[in-house]
Amino acid sequence: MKKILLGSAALLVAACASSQMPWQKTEAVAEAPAASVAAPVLTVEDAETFITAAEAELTEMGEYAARVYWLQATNINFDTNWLVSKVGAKYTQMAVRLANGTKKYEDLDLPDELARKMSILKAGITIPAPSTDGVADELANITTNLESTYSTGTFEHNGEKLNLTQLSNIIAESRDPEELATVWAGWREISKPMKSEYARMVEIANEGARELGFSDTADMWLANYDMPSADMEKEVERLWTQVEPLYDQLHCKVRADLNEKYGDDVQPADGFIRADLLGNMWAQQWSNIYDIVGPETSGPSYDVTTKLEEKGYTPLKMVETAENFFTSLGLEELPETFWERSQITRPRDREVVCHASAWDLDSKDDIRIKMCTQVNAEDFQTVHHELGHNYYQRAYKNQSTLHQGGAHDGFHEAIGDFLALSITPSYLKDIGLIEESEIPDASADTGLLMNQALDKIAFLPFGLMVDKWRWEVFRGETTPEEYNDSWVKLRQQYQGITPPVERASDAFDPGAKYHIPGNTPYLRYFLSFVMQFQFHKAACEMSGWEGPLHRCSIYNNKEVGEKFNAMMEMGASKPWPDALEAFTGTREMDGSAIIEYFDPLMTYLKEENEGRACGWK
Ligand code: X8Z
Ligand code: ZN
Repeated sequence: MKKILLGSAALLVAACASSQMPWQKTEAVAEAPAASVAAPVLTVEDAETFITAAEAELTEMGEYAARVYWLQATNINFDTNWLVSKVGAKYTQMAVRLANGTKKYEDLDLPDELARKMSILKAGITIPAPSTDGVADELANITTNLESTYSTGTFEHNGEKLNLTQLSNIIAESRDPEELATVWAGWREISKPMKSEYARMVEIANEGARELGFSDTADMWLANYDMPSADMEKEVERLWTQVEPLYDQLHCKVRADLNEKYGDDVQPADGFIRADLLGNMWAQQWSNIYDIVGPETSGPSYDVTTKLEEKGYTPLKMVETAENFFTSLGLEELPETFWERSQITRPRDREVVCHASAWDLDSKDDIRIKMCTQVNAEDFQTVHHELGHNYYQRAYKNQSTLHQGGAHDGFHEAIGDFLALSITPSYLKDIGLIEESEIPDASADTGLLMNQALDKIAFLPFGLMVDKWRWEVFRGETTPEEYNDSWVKLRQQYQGITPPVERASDAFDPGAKYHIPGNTPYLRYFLSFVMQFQFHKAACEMSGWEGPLHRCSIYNNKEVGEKFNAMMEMGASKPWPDALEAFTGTREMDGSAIIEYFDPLMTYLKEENEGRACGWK
């Protein structure tokens, strides 16, 4: 999801009618009431006035900035980078001024909704700058440069200059360990030049966070979950402890099968798994190697990529199919402008940010996705993911500006994925992608679950380690000299994987993953991968489903749709446990739904792994 400041999507007030830029306003906006000689005693009304003015400012500037960002993300060049740096700096200055403005009201006993807006305003800036002159400009230049370096990165392989999409396809499809290692390391060349800029950005962000009263940027990121930062960190640990045994079994089985396929020299039977053998550039989701690690006898008779190709699906048809899932739940169709303005495939004549995202340009109806969609199972999942963001944005558009956001960022990431958990064989039959006769019977469940686990379970430690790395960096526990070693170590510790080749001392592997140069916090995905199963289980129960969770589809279920939309409409207006309770009846994030979903697979994995020495520590 593209969001410049949490809780402040861009609302359209009016088109930019004057030649004045929104931030060059002459009247004082969102300032405290005029100071008198003695410090004025501030009231709840003053706080309300401040927030109303702040929301108006965020709305106006937000839309302006969002449109500039969209132009750059769909056409990266010198000028659009220049514009994005300018608007980014101004936006950060404004957001920091408003965040600092909340301090005056800290001692007031504010009504809940107002207090919530204050804290969203204060903690919602992803990379803050201090108010020192010139620093916001420096920061904006760095962040623009990092993201465009990533998005335009290429590596020459077999005499051809390849972009990330092409390199990723090789990692997904090649079974030649030498080629895999070359491409894996080749992509990581693009991030070496980012390292020093990244280090400077960390310094700036921490100065900004401290000015706002946080101990560092990690503290600030963790302050967005309706509880003290330290408690949230413990919550994350608790969730990880719940799901870790699932990952350990999956790792053990996959390592054994890779060992069998490639032999001891390429993949030893014990220790870490070689990161380039797992079918994904970052080894974050492994379903591309289902052909190697899936059960031989039990599995569906179809492959979604093949089916999409056979049935002549285009990227556009994939998005229409995803929209149809949402409308089957009783939600409205996407607006015409979505189809006119979205970028669904990679343009051939210009550089773009290909990493998929969903945008809300005006906080009304100008919602869009930006993808470089390919016709395959992975992107079929991603189009549902992105539309989830758009449907959430539209559901909460009538909330006030600072409440236009997810209940927390994990909710935002979970919406589309939750729906996509209903892409079952019988759903695929309903939409005509497979025939009735191709619906596999229960004997195929192990295969179906294995395929799902390769994406959903494999992801969990990755979802966790990315921000573990950043928290340590922001806290100064990892210095720039240690950036890469610490990344490699966390990958080993949590994922049990290791680079295929030795890392050079100037390597900056974290920079080769979009969300690091793109400054998108990552904890959200870990939370989402746990919570989407909670949503799925609650929805299936609501629909009266009594079979195994992985066979349940809520397609066409209007009752579930209505309840789900009610949660989405709440946006960020209430603490997230209220939103969770509204849909699932529980106020806690909980891994037991994902454990229940994969329970039959766990039994199978344990049998398969019998006699093996699992683990890598
Ligand atoms: O970045 C994304 C989405 C956009 S919010 C495509 N995801 C994470 C990733 O690709 O690393 C979705 C799953 C995890
Ligand atoms: Zn997302």
